[in-house]
Amino acid sequence: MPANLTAQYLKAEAEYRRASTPEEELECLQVMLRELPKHKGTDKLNAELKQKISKVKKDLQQPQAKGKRGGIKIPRQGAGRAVVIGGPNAGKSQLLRSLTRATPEVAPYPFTTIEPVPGMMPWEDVMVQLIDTPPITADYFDPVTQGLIRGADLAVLMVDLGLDEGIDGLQAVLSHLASTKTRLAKESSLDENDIGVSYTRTLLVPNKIDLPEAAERLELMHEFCPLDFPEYPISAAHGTGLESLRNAIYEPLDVIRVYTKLPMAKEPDFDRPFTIHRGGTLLEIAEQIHKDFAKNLKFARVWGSAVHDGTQVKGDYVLHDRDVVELHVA
Ligand SMILES: Nc1nc2c(ncn2[C@@H]2O[C@H](COP(=O)(O)OP(=O)(O)OP(=O)(O)O)[C@@H](O)[C@H]2O)c(=O)[nH]1
Ligand SMILES: [Mg+2]
Repeated sequence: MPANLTAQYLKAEAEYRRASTPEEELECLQVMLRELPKHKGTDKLNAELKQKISKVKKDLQQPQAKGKRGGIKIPRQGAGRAVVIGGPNAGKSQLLRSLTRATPEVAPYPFTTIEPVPGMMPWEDVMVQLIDTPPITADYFDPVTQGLIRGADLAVLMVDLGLDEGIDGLQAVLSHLASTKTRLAKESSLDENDIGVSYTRTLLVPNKIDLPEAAERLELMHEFCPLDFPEYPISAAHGTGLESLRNAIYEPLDVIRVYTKLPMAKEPDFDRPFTIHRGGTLLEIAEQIHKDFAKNLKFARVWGSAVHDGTQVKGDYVLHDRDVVELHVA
């Protein structure tokens, strides 16, 4: 037991032993960590406390992971899902505010965001779901975030160029993820040797390039933490680079738009396209519109780039971006 422990530390420690809920445990552990004198002799205890804190935090997240706490299970919406991740203060919430109509809190201190927040990002006439997440640090990685990364079409990995510590923050995210079965990569895939390990396609997004030392830090980041993810430096607050990023988020979803027209209607419904993966068929779109449509589909007329206007096609017809289809059902 290291010497010089404060009275507050000893009190918190005693309470910790008696704690009956994980919330109480966490509170005590945090006091102990704060009160622990920092020197060589306390290194081990310091590490143990941090470990315990992160374990309790993880345990506390478990019910959320199962969706028991309302609002945590976020339904998929739109043409695809991109999850915005990164260290504290990287500007994840600011990015959501700039690209969607969601209004997560933005503030100059870490852990402003403690729960994922979804928003819809327009790309031309399509919407893509973005999800803001709590920060990932050396000590903290919310299992809900891990699940979101695993299930997303794309991860947007943000880096804080506002401080020298931003690069450490990036490294902490990468090393934390490397110790899990959810990893970031240039392309989404499952590991060939260990199917438990899944890779999520990632865009690297250094933020705050409006700040004077940001360019220098970006250089340092390339030097000390080289990554082969496509890179989109931005200023989420000022809007710089956001249009390129918007396109970069949409493109890898690899979807096409299809507009529908009722047989009796003069004009197709151009307000709200259906989206489908490239190479998708008429039958798949019919299914999306209504299960019965797919079952009872007789034929469709298609207006589009690959066929003469109004060509009659069957369910196996491969659709193209911006096709208009008029479904005829039995
Ligand atoms: N100069 C500058 N500041 C920014 C930019 N984007 C965000 N900030 C500031 O950085 C701080 C953190 O922004 P947030 O969006 O809350 O960061 P976060 O990644 O969501 O942080 P956590 O929720 O704690 O993980 C705030 O003070 C923002 O105003 C930017 O592009 N330029
Ligand atoms: Mg945030």
